[in-house]
Amino acid sequence: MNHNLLLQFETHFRATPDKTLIDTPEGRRYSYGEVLATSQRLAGVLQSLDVQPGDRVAVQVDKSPEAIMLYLACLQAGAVYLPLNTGYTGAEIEYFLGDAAPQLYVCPTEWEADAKRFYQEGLVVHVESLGTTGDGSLMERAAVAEPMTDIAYLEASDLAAILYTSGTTGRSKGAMLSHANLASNSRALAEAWRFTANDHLLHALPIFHTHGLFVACNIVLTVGASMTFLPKLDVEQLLDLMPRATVLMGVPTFYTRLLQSPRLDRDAVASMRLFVSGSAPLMAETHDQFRERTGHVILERYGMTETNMNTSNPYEGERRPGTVGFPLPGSEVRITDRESGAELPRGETGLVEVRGDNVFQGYWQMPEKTRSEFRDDGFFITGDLGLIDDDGYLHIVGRDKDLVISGGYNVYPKEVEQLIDELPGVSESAVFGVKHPDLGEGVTAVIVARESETAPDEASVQAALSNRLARYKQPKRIFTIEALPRNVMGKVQKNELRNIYADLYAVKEADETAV
Ligand code: MCA
Ligand code: AMP
Repeated sequence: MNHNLLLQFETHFRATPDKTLIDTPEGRRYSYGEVLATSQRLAGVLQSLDVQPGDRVAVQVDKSPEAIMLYLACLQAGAVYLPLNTGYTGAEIEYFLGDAAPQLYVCPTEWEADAKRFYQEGLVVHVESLGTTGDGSLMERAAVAEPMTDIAYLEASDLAAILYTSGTTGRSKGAMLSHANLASNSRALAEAWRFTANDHLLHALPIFHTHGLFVACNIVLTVGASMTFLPKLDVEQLLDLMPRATVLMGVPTFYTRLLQSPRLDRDAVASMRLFVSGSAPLMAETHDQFRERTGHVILERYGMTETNMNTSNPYEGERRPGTVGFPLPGSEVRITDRESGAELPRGETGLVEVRGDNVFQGYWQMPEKTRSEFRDDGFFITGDLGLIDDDGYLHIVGRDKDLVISGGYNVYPKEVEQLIDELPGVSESAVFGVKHPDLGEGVTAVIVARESETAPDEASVQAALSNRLARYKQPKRIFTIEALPRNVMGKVQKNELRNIYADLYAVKEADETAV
């Protein structure tokens, strides 16, 4: 049997070729038939560039329908799709390309000349560009390419994608996701959330992460639905488009920002049947305010790049604020003791571990790291702390891993600390998350000066990081302190730092009334 994920979508391409699959706010519209034709030509381009099954195709482009066509082309050709955040800077990109050794790197048209250096440096074999309006060298090639018509024959464990996630060591790890991982998870979600071909999704997430790419697009493609692609979150545009839509998926910031618009009321959401939130904790107060204003109870779910989606609040039944619901069909969740690894009874807090068809194949070229994050019986240790309540709802109560989630983007402190520590005058630093009204957590740093030296000031640290880290990873505030708080084992007490700076980003009452 061919396990190619594309086969899960294929029936809709054939059955409803005239139906719109993707449209854009400015009125571009792509039918299933058009998407199929273009993606087949793009698959032909991949073949002409000698992209073989299993080869990586690194794609660092701005959001566009054509980027999805390229994703489909990679599935068809059996190539491994490797999406990269466009916010990554030179050094970050070089690491990903060096690690994944892609056959092809696709970048925005305006970067193409500069990106040729990756080819000259031997990091990639080909460099092509893709713009947001169907422009770029890749589409020029596609216009004259011979379409690929067959679909690569693949095993269930063959890789569909590699998504890099930062790590506690500071070195990003490529999570390897198979065709079967993605296929099973989108089927489970489509069923759990009652998706049908009549649904229209408002898509305002980036498409280089699990949430916007796999959760959102794969579900739409699995059921033959349609979606509007917004380039990024724009609340007023979202509200303009809402009367045509049935579903919105977002990170919690989507909902806190929607709540700031006086236009959000029951009439504005009259056509909507579902609002989904994930990637970061949704505050119970956002949940409550949204229900009061719209009558809709946001459905919160829980996932990870490595595992796709694990749990979801129910479509029918109580969606409980502050919880992430029950395991999806095919997924198992257990809570274990941090020290002994023994399973804990309901109500007790421990490590969240998951197992199922949704769980990834391991980290790219990191067998040791992969082994250390799996139990012998196949459960993956998520690094999140949680408990299962008496009714079976999973609560994520904290993180065992040192991670900041800012607006749904993950920031691993170690990566930022390593760069700060290299700066002249810095002895050591600590990076941590502080409650932020818009982003959930705001990245914050403290630095300690070298003995008898002066630490660089906030502006110079920010300037030094500006070209070395994606913007969302850069600390919003940086303070110099005498010494890092440590416990008797010498471990930096980030909880203490979080407490000291707890109100740093708090909205003052006066500001609130001004909003
Ligand atoms: C943008 N900026 C940010 C962030 N986003 N800073 C910190 N954290 C962020 N998340 C910076 C920009 O660099 C810029 O800085 C300034 O904020 C404004 O940028 P802008 O583009 O206008 O921001 P925005 O459009 O308002 O974006 C905020 C956002 C966006 C809507 C929260 O970040 C977003 O769409 N996040 C979703 C991320 C996501 O999809 N996560 C899923 C990961 P300056 O002005 O100084 O240059 S997948 C996952 O986590 C798992 C699997 C799961 O469960 O889903
Ligand atoms: P990523 O590594 O980008 O895939 O992010 C995955 C992490 O996001 C998880 O390990 C959790 O810490 C967090 N996360 C995702 N969804 C939720 C949620 N609904 N509530 C709390 N944390 C979440």
